[in-house]
Amino acid sequence: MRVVSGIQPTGNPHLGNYLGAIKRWTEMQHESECLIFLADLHAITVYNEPAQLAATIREAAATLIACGIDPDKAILFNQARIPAHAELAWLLNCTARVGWLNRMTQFKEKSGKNREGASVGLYAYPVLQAADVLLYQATHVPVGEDQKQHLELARDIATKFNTDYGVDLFTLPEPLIGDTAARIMSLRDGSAKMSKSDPSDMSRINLIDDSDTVAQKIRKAKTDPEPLPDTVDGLEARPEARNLVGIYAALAGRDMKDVLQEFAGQGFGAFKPALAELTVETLRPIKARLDELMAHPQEIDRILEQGSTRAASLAQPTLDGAYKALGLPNKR
Ligand code: AQP
Repeated sequence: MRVVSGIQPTGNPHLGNYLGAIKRWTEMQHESECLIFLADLHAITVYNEPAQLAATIREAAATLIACGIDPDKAILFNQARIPAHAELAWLLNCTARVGWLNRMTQFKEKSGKNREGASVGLYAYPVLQAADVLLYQATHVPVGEDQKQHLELARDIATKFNTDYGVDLFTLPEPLIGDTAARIMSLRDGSAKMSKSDPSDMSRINLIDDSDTVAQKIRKAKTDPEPLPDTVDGLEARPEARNLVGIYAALAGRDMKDVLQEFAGQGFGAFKPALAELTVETLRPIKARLDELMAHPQEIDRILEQGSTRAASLAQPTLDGAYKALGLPNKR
């Protein structure tokens, strides 16, 4: 089993990234061959200030290591160091159909009303994503509900390429669908997901936040005046309450039902301090390791360089195979 997954270094990874993705990667690295990458070529589909992007690439790498990604087990790298991602994406752009991309709902959401003003890169982003996984012959890709459509597209592109050119080059990746309870919402709005690009820093808990900031963000999180119910159904029309209980459950490794049994009848005056304590205790060792790593930026660069060398050698045979299948001369 070979797993490929990535995170956009567009800001500091947050608790949603940790509970929804990073924590799972740290577990999977012991069972499968994992390639974890910083999706910096995806990050530039919208404008990012270059100096800030360079800094967040390093910081995101340090965060992944601080969370427990072991660079001796998983291959940790950034896309931009491996030209094969962009090269294969171009080749696959010529296989993907405009009609397929027109159906991608995420482009419609991300471009919003300004579709004509969106970058071509944002439109073609799912093809680069297909290249990211097909390049490594990934057998499995962890995806949330929102990414299922993109993985389907990667499978369609792989099938069409293999069929059109009569080759058996690309492995069709299977989705690894995560626990939907691990979708963490904004602390300010229970209907929006916790996101790096939310303009309000109070909406998310960044993994680099210090303990006081974490506690303050939880204290100020939007809630309602009702006490907690004794069943999960009782949270149905209370998205903010549901989110905080979900975060507690995910951090404690318990189910929501179990958490509600402990806190039923209590208000947020009691629940929030308990949640703050659990969050601070979970993040404390991550933050300490992160601070230590950030004091040695050259070590982070060395890890990314080493990961990129390993990833590039896995990518090359697939890229060579694609050039050959297409009848293109390949200087390598
Ligand atoms: N709120 C979330 N809850 C659970 N999982 C989440 N992920 C992101 N937000 C949540 C998961 O983290 C992984 C990496 O995500 P990403 O950085 O590639 O892109 P994203 O999903 O677009 O994350 P953000 O934080 O919302 O970034 P921006 O604001 O830049 O778009 C993915 O597995 C994702 O599902």
